[in-house]
Amino acid sequence: MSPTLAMTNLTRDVESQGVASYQKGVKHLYESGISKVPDKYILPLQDRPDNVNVRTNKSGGIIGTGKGENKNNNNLKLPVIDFAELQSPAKRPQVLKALANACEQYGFFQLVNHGIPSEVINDMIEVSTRFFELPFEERAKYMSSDMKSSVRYGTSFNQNKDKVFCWRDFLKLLCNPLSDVLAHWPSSPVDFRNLAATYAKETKYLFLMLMEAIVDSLLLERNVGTTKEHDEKTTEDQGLENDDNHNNKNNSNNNIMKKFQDGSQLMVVNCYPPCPQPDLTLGMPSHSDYGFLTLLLQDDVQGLQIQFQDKWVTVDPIPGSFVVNVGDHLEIFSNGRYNSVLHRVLVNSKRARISVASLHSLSFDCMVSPWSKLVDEANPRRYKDTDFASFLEYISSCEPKRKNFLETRKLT
Ligand SMILES: O=C(O)CCC(=O)C(=O)O
Repeated sequence: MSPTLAMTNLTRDVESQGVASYQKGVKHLYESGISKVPDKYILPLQDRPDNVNVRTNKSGGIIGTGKGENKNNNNLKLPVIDFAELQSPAKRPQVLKALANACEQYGFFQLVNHGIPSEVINDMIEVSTRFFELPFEERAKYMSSDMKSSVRYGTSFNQNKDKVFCWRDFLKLLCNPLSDVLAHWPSSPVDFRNLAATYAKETKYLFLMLMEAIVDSLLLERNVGTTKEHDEKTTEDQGLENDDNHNNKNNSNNNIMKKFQDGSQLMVVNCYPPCPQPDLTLGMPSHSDYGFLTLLLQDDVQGLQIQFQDKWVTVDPIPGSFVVNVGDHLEIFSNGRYNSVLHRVLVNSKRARISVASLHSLSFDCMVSPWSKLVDEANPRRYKDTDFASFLEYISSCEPKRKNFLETRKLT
């Protein structure tokens, strides 16, 4: 049989095995040697990465088209925040302004000089790569359709609902409380738990430091401690601030920080194998993240695109840095001042890509509301309260392109 005919038969075999074959994920598909993307992964024209340049709004609705204006060579240098400078009393005020500006204008920034040892970062990428190199049967031990499971291996976005699959396999690890969940994390590779737990603790600490800065940045231009709204706290505010001393900014902020310390952390390890037809599919469809902040670690292969000024732009990775983005909960907490921005992931035909997203929020049973200090007559409340349970219910029931949970929480 000619090699071309053998390839065609292979693609046909994969198509005819259908659902069972796709459920095994894209690493499995890639390793089976396919030369074409099966139909299951082919996006409608307007959702493809490059061919037709369609601009969408936050709900995925089309707001315009234009040939050539949305090409992938539109790279973006995100604002860079230097974490070491943020810790310096002399430089902090200026860096807080830059942070506020990044969260308002881009919803994203790159974090450099973050203090996490490069060994911890390299080990996380390396052990994640080794996890995805394990035989399928070993990875499959962690497959689960239970969204609340402390470990969940899977493929696509929501493999039980997605009509079109995306080109991604993932391992999701719940990280809180670490002492309870660790025993459920993969036992192979043997050093996985240890290295991933160290990484989880380091990113949690970094998240807390960043949230302290974000809380300060939100109060920058406000007359803290004297505004009327402090004394008119609504019942909804109790979820986040029930112990606040209204006259004491530090106490108030400390109470919020305590909620973050006790909050949730979910690590998502993403594996995007090379894809024979990257123009037809995506590694991840357009989505926003649910939490307060996501700290994204990526290897040196680019792929992340964000929506900026109504266009998709590719983020240039800075080696060893984190890409940090505002999630839906922070947009709600900031009463719309900071933006949770849509992003997606491109794949390529040459190199596999690994990323590790660490998503942080309050504990899963806690309500998130607009912060009372940011709500007044001039800035009325713009969002309904929400919690993690409603988010889970929402994503379990819809398809990726309509997955903009935040839109359902808006009051105006
Ligand atoms: O892999 C990436 O660059 C982004 C991953 C992401 O958006 C996610 O895990 O939610």
